[in-house]
Amino acid sequence: MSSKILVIGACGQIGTELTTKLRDIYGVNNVIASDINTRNLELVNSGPFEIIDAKNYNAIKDCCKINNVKTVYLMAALLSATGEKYPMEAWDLNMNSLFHVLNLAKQKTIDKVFWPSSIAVFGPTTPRENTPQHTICEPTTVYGITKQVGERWCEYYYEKYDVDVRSIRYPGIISYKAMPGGGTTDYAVEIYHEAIKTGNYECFLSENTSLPMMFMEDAIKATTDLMQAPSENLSIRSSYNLSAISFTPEDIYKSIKTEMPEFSITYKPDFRQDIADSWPSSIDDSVARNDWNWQHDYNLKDMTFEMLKQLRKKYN
Ligand code: AKB
Repeated sequence: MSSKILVIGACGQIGTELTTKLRDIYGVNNVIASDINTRNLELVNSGPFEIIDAKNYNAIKDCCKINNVKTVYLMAALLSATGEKYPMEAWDLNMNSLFHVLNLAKQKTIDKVFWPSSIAVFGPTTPRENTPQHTICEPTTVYGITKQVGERWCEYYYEKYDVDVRSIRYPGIISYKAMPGGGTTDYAVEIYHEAIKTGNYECFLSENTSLPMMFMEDAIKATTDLMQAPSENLSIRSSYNLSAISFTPEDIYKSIKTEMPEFSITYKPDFRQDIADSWPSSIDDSVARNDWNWQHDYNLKDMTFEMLKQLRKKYN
């Protein structure tokens, strides 16, 4: 049987588009999508799909053994805002799912693992501008703590057990297919939807909150490029800094307004403001650029053009 890829959490914002891309590259039947439910019917019906709870070790192991899965992308997680509401659930899901997959790789059931980290590993004591790859990481959210600890475990499994695990510290990801859920950077997706649907957006972050962001196309390219890079080129086995664009709610509002002059915004910061204030505003990703030739394609203007074009098709 040819070896297969398993995407855990495939119905989520990144999982949806990652699964589609992996199927384009490796063939539909070689990529098994899985999630805890069937919330994304288009994805569920577009190729092999299994219901898997990422906290269930036996379910993941059985799926890998039965289907000869050799590579796992573990995309299931509770994000920053939801994690603050349900701290123990975030710890449970984010850590145990990672251990399950790392242990399958340690036992050589699978050969390769992708696990996403986040800019949430940084905290208020981290340099905010051009945050270096190696720096102070004192996260203040449960999500950030799980990502920081997860990074340490990834490096540990690589060093001690020769596990080929690769990871990216994703910034906020902007996309038009599946909605994000429970993140602090979600405003930058919601704003486009509301611009098309209602012409107005109430933003939960303040106008000058600058955060690192990236268009989904670039995030998927980074993920597949990192996974295809020769192992000997990779100097980081915790997680790579990755950067594309940084902007504030006011920047994105102005960018939408150039195409939709009638669009309006109001600001009503909530508990997510504190989270955003603890994160960097821009990231130095020179190590990723040197090790595996990472470069982004989309700036804010290109991204706004594409988002509005695609969402007009969706809603009109
Ligand atoms: C979040 O806002 O929690 C995520 C992230 C930056 O990891 N989008």
